[in-house]
Amino acid sequence: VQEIFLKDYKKPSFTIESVNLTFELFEEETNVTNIMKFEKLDESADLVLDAQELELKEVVLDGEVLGSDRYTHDEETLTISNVPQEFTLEIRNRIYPQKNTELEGLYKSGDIFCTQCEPEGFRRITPYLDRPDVMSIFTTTVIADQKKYPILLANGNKVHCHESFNTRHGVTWHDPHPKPSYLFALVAGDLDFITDSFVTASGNDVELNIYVDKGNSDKADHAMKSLINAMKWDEEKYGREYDLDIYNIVAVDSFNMGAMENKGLNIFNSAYVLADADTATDANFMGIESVIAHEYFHNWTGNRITCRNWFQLTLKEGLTVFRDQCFSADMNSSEVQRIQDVKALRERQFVEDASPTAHPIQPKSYISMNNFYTATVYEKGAEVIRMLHTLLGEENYRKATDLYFETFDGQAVRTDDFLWAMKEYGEFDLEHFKLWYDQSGTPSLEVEENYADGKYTLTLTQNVPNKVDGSLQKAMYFPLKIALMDKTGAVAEEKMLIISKESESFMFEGFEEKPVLSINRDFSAPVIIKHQDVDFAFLMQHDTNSFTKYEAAQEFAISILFKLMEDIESDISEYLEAFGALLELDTDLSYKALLLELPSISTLMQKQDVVDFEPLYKAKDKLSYEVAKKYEAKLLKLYFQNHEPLNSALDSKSIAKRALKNRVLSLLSALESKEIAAVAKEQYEHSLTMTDRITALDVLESIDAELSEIAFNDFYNRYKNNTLVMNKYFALLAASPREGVLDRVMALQNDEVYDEKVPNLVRSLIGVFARNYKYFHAKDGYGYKFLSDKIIEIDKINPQMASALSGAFKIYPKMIESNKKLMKATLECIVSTQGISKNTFEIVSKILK
Ligand code: B3K
Ligand code: ZN
Repeated sequence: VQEIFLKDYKKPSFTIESVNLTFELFEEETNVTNIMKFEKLDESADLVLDAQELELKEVVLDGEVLGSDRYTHDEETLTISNVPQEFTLEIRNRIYPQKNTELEGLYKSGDIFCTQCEPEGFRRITPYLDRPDVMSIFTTTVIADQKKYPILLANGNKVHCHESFNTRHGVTWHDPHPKPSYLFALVAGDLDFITDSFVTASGNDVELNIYVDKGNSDKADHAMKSLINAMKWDEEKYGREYDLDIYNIVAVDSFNMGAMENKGLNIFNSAYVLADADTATDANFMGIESVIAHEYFHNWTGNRITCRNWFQLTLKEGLTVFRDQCFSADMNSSEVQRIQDVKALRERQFVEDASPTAHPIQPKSYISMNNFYTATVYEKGAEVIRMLHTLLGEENYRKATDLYFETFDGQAVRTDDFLWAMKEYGEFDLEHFKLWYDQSGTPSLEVEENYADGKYTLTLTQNVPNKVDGSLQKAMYFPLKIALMDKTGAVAEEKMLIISKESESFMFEGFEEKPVLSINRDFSAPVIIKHQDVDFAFLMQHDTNSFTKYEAAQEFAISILFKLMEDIESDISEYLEAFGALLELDTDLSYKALLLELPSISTLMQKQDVVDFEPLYKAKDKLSYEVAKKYEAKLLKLYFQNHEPLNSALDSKSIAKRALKNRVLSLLSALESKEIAAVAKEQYEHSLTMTDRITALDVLESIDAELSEIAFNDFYNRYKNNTLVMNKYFALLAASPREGVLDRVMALQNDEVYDEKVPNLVRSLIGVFARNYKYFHAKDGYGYKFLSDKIIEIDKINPQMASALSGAFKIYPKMIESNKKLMKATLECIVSTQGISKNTFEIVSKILK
């Protein structure tokens, strides 16, 4: 296996002025004709085209058919030496999309032909300089059977419909914007669609289409609405307009990730397009809004300005995630959005940053680029952009992004170029700040407070963990928002500190008594705060920052849970009282639903030096039970106050009521009582929304095996023809807290709905099981054995899927010895498997190191 290094980057030796592609799609094979106009930049260079597993038919250089002695062709490349300064190359090759189970390049999802080219899928379609710094103008003709594939799409604007010949027809598309090959897309199928339009700020009328499987067009309205909102938002917030006459989105069922921002032709996992109240949860609706926006925002941050090489991935991904987070915050509750973003960051990215696969947001090397579409590059990358936004302030940030767009439009650039634009309008230590791009691991900040004679001193000590290879890392530079409050909760002083040293003190004067500190407000920096002796109950009541208030509630519960782990009979009355106060709080209901959530097992696990799940579950069960017992009556009252089974509206108030009501029901489930089971049963049977049904199923599964079985059977029969909903069915069962999960998961693989070739289903059943810590980490090792067997099996079908599943083993070095031993054996079995993909090899071998 070959490792690719950032330091080895070299500019391309050729440019491609234009590329003209013709696809003849058949039931067995697809013929590709690829005509490229080249210019040589480096006199002495051979032309080395990327070509992966391609059947070459003919190579024609400036009209002359080349004999096979004029080029060399292997599994990875097509090389032609002695090419002129300028020339036209015409290549004919054949591919087999129907056999493509990796879902990279051109493949079939059900009856639909579609593509996925980022990062290196285009080389599986036709020979090319498949790298993001080669930008060219694409014209694409798609020819296929008219009856089976009435819809033929590619990037850009439709320029020509060819007269049909026999039973076949063709369409030509032209994209006037130069783009790298990873943004190429093609779709052919028999699809339904909905259409709408958007008039840009400068008056261009854009046609918007969303294509879906036959019969699904009534489920695309929310996606369309989200797209229109995103287009408007980008004009208002960033001054960015859309730049083609048409914007197409296609939903397919088999897709390795969420969606892809191909120029003018986004291809989506159908889970991020299709929704109605009966089949999608409120969270699904939010997810659609955010992914639709994310892909749309890429049109400027990613497509118009793209990455020079794949090490720069966070240039487009971190920035675009930050943009979609801000968009969702504007469309919904900004306080809830921020908490959810941080929760997601901690559950996925903090865990990654503390694992053997930790890497900087700008990695220095990779074996398989596909392994670097990570929470670090995306979500931590977004936090880094957010810090820049905080350092510059809204107005200067906008000036800086304007400058970025003006300066680099149409180019493939680096994170350094973005930072240059930020620095033009910001006063901060750029060189020091850049460490965020080069260092891995989550910094922690130890807090020490001193108060004497009206003076308050805050001493902050930063600790950045060592790199994976053991080498030391430096203190970082970041903005830290704090407030000092008096005993009534009134803010005496609110400040943005700049943290830049390993240890530093800040002094504040003029207090009559020791102020109360609220630190890392809005989560202004992605760091871990270590602060002893905090009056959490006070902050839960009085903190004026919605984020730190939430944080106090979580931290208080965490401290109590650790106390319970030491002694299960510990006194928890103070916490219970504070929780009671939260119940009375008069605040936004969706925010309240978050405040009432007890810390997740993953949150607790991250605080253990050596991970053992059993005591975590025990402590959490105990606390959950005590909370539910003490407040049963109040919780039930809150439940019924907010329970509106016949309301399936999607306005924020209705969503908030459902969120709170369902949180309360989940809390009550700790009682495992007949009464709560009856409430859940009633909710399952009579609510109109998927949100309610899912929570009810979850609750029944955890407290009443019999009722659960009845409800799950009903659910199955009702939705077995809807794969998107069946994903939920598999996921709920794989996440079950009830004994015997592994056996049931194994049996479910034989269900007629389950299909190992469909990534969504694999993620729902196998992926979710691997996050069911209780059973995945079972002491008998069967959880590990099951997953590693699956990884080896799926690796042959879809290496990206297999390497994603391998991520569940990241926790290996932190596990208690007995589990570690079991894990080691299974991991070694994976790496030593003959023919294991480089994707899976890279992840597993890093974990084992
Ligand atoms: N850019 C794509 C991700 C491609 C992943 C390739 N394995 C989707 C996105 O981030 O918007
Ligand atoms: Zn993206």
